[in-house]
Amino acid sequence: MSSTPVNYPDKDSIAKLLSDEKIQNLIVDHEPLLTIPPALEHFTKNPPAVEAPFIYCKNLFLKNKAGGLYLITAAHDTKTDYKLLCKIFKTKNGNIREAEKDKLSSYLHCEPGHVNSFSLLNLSEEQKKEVQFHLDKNLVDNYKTIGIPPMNSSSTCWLKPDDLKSLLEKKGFTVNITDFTVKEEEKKDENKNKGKDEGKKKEKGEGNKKQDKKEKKEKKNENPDEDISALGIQNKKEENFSDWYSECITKSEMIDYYDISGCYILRPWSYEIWEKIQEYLDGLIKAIGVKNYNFPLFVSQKALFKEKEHVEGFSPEVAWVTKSGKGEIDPPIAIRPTSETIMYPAFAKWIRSHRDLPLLANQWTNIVRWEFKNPTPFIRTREFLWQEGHTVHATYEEAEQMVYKILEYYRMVYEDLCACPVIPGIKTENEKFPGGLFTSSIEGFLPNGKGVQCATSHHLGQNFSKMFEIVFLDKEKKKQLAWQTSWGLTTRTIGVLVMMHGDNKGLVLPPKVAPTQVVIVPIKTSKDNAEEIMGKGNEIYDQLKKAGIRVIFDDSEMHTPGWKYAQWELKGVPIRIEYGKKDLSKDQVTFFCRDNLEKFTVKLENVVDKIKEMLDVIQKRMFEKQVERVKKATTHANDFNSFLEGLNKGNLVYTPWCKDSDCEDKVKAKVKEIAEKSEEQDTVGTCKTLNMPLKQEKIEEGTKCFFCDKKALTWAIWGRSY
Ligand code: 87F
Repeated sequence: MSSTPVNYPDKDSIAKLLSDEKIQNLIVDHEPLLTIPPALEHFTKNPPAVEAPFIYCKNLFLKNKAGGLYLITAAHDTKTDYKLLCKIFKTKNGNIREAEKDKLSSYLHCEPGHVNSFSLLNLSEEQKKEVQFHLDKNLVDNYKTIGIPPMNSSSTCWLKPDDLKSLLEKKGFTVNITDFTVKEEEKKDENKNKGKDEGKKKEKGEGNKKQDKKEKKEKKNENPDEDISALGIQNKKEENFSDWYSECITKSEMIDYYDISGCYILRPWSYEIWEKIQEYLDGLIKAIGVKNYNFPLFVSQKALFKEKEHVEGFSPEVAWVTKSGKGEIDPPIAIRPTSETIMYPAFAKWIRSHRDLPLLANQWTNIVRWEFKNPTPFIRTREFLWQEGHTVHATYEEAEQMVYKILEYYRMVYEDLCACPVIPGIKTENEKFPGGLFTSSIEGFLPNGKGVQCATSHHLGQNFSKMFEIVFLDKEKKKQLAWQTSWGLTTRTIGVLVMMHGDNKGLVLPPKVAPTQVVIVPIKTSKDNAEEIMGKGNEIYDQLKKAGIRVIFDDSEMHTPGWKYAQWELKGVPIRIEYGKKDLSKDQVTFFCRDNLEKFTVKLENVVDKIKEMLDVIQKRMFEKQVERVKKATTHANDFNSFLEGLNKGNLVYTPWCKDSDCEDKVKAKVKEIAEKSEEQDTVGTCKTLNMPLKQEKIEEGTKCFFCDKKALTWAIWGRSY
């Protein structure tokens, strides 16, 4: 497979490089030094045998909002807070922050904590253009030798700053020598403003409050295990959606990163959601006679290119296996990006007469598409899980019915199971699957103002049956070409539900797919009767379990109730039952609903019924909340100016449209051109049609296309999109 090798800038490869380049250096081994303080302590006690003055360095890998990346090597004591860096790189406050782990592995091929100036050597030619390297001017001006950490954290490389500079320049990098010191006048300005802010806080009594909070927190931190704030999500959904999303899915233990870009580990907290979706959809399709199969993962070159027209556009995304051990695999074999070309030769063999139809096949598998766009876990990944259904019918109409039946099932998965509203519709000619007659889809709208294709169901007509000779003898014994459909739903579902429902405390999971629906947290103080408290928790647990509810009794002694609350809120468990001695004396417990953060008490005898009721209430409430959000962010536009206005507000825009593919291309080009010319930061530069909704409002007689003045034939939805 064409994966990028992990070319870690390890000690030996750097030693070789420096010796090849005849650069004087000293690489010293030491105990693992993971942060700056122990490193400084180590080198104070064990000074390296290098020319003085020498200094230990830090390395930062940062990104800006426009997608630019920076690698900075600076003296350990140079101030490099983000506010200052924004000033130095002349960008708006908040624009610069740490690059994600994902970027670290795809660009520098290393893990967090292991970045160093040498990691630049791992960049591809394309990536070199995207990363700026900045070397602290202080190093070049004031030090003879610099120490580059952490080289796997157990060794440090000492060399001259000028040698590092010339080495990187020789390798084709631009080395910016950057002054990170704040000019005195700017400092004064900053202090003036700071004084103002503090004054304001004092007036309001905020300064003291802050101090109180700090003290309280410090008291709590006597047991470091109980630092609840460290558990929580730091980024705000409404301020920095993409970092908020990354934090949500990693801290809740849905995802872990992997050292191949675009590939992620699905941990039980997300995989169990996928299992719920599988169980539901599998039940629906089996009930109409669809059978599951397992076709091979590999596809031969010959089979893949048999249906050239449809594969051609996709071919850059196909991953190939070219080697086995030391031998060549000749010709190379592809990893399935979809299975039409794997399944259809078999269908042609199996189908002889109308009695063999309909053939209704499905498989639950993984798929590989070597995408080059920015990966986003669940939403756009190089490997993903899906089901792909492929059916063969005797007539056009029967295939068409299948297409819409499946589309309805997909709507049910999103709306009824995941509480995410979607819009069923037909893709435009430009956006449809080119191998088929038409593509139906369900489209979602995310809180970051982007549309997202949630699933597709295609009418393939007879295109593939011609190519693969899928023919049958009809009742009159006449040879006929078969009619086909194909349809797919992926693990993108999980990304969509996280993005829609999550809040600044973390995930909010719809009860129907939540791996755990209820968590019971006892509140026990040392004076309480532990036995009674634990006994009651076990009792409630057993009752709920018996009633088929997915429940956990969090009776661990390791953490405080507060810590447990934060933990389960982060993981999005729909209901928490909390209770202590006082509650039990009143024969009651407290319910906390994760979706609206409300608490209320429930009598012990009603717990099971009330849980059942509340799980339904929450499921509905979550769906309705999203319906409202999408409604608020939807506008109708009859002309191009109001269309642009809607788009720039981050809305979904419905327009009367002529259905002409050229017109669609021109709209996209015009929007791009306007954004490029615009000075304003928030002008949307890309847009596309999501679909033409099945539910069409009436188009008044004489209505024209919003863009080209031709007759409007349909309503179309436009938006920014993943
Ligand atoms: C990437 C590489 C090669 C999408 C690809 O939507 C081929 C393809 O055919 C490709 N990306 N597609 C379209 C997939 C069509 C269709 N297949 C069955 C589906 C649903 C399930």
